Amino acid sequence: MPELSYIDVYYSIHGFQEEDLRGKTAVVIDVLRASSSIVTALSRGAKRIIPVADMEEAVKIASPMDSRDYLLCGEKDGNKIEGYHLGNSPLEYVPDVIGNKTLIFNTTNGTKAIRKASLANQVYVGAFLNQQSILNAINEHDDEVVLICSGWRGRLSLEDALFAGSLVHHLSNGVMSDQLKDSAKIAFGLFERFGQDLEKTIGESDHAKRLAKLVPEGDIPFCCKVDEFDTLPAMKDGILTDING
Ligand code: 3SL
Repeated sequence: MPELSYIDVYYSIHGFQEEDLRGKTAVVIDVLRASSSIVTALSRGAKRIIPVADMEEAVKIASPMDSRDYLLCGEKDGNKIEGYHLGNSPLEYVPDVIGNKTLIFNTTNGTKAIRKASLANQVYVGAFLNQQSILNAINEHDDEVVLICSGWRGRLSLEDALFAGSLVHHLSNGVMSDQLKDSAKIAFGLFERFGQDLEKTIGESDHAKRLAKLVPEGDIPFCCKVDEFDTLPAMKDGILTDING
């Protein structure tokens, strides 16, 4: 279990350098919607997920593979990318479609944040959907912990900060400790203020408003569900698998 003073929160992917993560445990968060989709996909039978930083990388990884083995997944500006098999709605990730497949995943912020975290000792992908699995994993190590909010194009996203706050709140047993770093205190306070009604708060966030006309109506309520899955996506050699599976 890490000391409370070891918990840090980065509020965007521009808030850290790759080197800052060496020796630490990183949890990458993109509640709307990349981390929620990744957790759902691995929970529903995807074999593995390869997060990529851009389209070129996705093509490079896919080209030597048998086309029956992989799916190209992701979004640009909230929409499915032309020529891809799936977009970034967690509701698309159903067993019949993704069972036993490798998903090559390319999103605007979330997969870039995962790639940028690769020097950490452990890299986990977290969302409200797998909160307890993330808490258990954090508590298994004494390492410093960084909660990386993917945000939106370098800016803070309320839903990511709120999930970071929920983790800090649980790790501190609901007590605001003066040992916490400033970044963790801010997340804790945000969760205390807005954590009672996730669906309302997240539904009124900037990113939910951006997505309102683009994505299935069920996406946002689904991403607000807590502990729907006990999946723990963890990265090794650039590949995410469910290490609880
Ligand atoms: O930026 C991302 O990684 C996406 O999750 C954004 S979206 O919700 O699919 O628009």
